[in-house]
Parts: sequence; structure tokens; C-alpha cells
Amino acid sequence: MAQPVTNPDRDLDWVRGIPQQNRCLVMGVVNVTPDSFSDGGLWFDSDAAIKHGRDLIAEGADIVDVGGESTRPGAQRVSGEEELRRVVPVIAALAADGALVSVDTMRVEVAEAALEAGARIVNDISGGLADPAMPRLVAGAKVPYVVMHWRGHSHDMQTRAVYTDVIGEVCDELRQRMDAVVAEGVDPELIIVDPGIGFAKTAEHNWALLAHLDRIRALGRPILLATSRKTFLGRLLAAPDGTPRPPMERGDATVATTTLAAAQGAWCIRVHEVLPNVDAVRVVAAWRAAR
Ligand code: PMM
Repeated sequence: MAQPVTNPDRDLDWVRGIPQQNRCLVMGVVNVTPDSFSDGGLWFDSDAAIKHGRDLIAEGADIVDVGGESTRPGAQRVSGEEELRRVVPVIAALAADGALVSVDTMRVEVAEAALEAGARIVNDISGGLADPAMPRLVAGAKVPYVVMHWRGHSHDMQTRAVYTDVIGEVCDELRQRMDAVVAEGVDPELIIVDPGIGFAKTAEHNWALLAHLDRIRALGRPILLATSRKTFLGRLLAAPDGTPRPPMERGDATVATTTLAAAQGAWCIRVHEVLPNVDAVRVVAAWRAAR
């Protein structure tokens, strides 16, 4: 893993305990699921998932995010037991290599086992809403906690994509979640906020959020952003007959959104393809340094 820099760009956010770079960080996705929208089934087997995580680190990922439950729109939940079975061996192997691993889970028992296996970040897409015991666990473990904007489980979340002022409401709801988890003992300095691109949001909502990361940054915490291969990009790049661009062909558009996010000071971007996105954040770092 790259060494921390001694003189980071003072404009860049940072999170205690996570090696600092002079650029936006890159989190590589390891979905140990049979049904994720973007790469479902490719890394379902533990050995394949471990190899994939190692490849992402070799390509320059600062963090690998390991998840065992698909959250694509309409997805049904898996059992906690199954989620544990999927993620724990993968996390243990990658952490043993020295990788900085986050666990993508809404379940406290999965987060607990993941931390025991060596994960050092909890990425909870529900921001503590799905499992009310989660903030306590994270508070006790004193690890960075990704609090994402979320309005309910994936099976019907798109019915909740109703806003009069999406940026204002997402900021207010994130602020409420930050206050709630701090009330449970989470150190405010360890919170990372995420506007939750695609979660109870239409394409228009996603674009509005991506255009106004400054407003989310005003919450005072580093931003994690995950646009990679998401549906709004597929819609934007639809064929003339309206067929959305398939997830695997949304890589270049993902890099474009990474550039936009990094230029607005995002702390980290979460992506499926690491190499081109590391290039993009390095370009943005050079551009920012020259301004
Ligand atoms: N999106 C997905 C999964 N985990 N975590 C955070 N913090 N933010 C996100 O937007 C997010 C996430 C869904 O994407 P995937 O199925 O490609 O992993």
C-alpha cells in the first residue's frame, strides 16, 4: 500500500486511522454475491473473491469493500448466516495480506465478525437504520463508519424517491443520522458521509447530488461516493431505442463521474474497476495542485 504523504493538499479531507494520500482515495468493490447488478456472480466463490480483492489492491485500491448482500433496486435480503458465510473468509484473507478492508453490511452480527476477521471500516448503507445495534458496535470498535443516506430496503426503495429539494433533504437526513449515531457513542471524527447514489433516488436526484457535493461537504465530514456502473449512467448512455447501456459498459462514464467527484473534494470513490479510476483521481490531484 502507498505511504502517507507528508504534505497533503490542505483542501483534502481525511479520516483518522486511514492512510492519507494527496488525492481522493479509491475503494475497490468485492461483491461476494450471486446477484449484484453490476458484477453479480463473478466473485461469488471465496477464492475468486479473494483473488479479485488482491487484484484490486495490486491495481492501486486504497481500500477494498467486501459485501455479501446485493442491494440493487428490487433485491430481496439474504440471511445473516449466509452473509457471514460469504464475507468472513474473504475479509480474513485480504486483511491477513495487510489490505485495508471495509465491510459493506447492514447487520451488526456481520460487522462484528468482519471486524474480528480484520476489517477496519464499517460501510453501513442504512446509516444505522436497518440494525439499531450497529452504531453501538461501531462506537465500541472505534473504527471509521460510513453513514449512507438511505430510506428503506431495496425491494421497494424506489417508491421513496420523492423529494421537493433532494439536496436539502439528503443533507438533513444525513445530519439526523450523524446525530443519532453520535448519540450512540460513535466518535464524530470517524464518520464518513455518503449521499447514497441510486438509493431511493431517480437519475435526476443522482445528478443533482453529484452536482452539489459542496453542500454535502458542508456537513463537515469526508464524503464517500459510489456511482460506479449505476443505473443512471446506463440511462444516460441508452441506445437510440432506449435500451440502457449494460453495467459492464459503463466504465468510462464511471471514470467521468469519479473526476467530477474528486474535483469537488470527495474523500473517496467506490468503484468496480480500480485502475482507470486511480488514473482519474491522480489527474484531478495534479489539476488541483496547479490551481
Ligand atoms: N452502493 C452499493 C453498495 N454499497 N456502499 C456505499 N457506501 N455507497 C453506495 O452507494 C453503495 C454501497 C451498490 O452497488 P454495487 O451493487 O455495485 O456494490
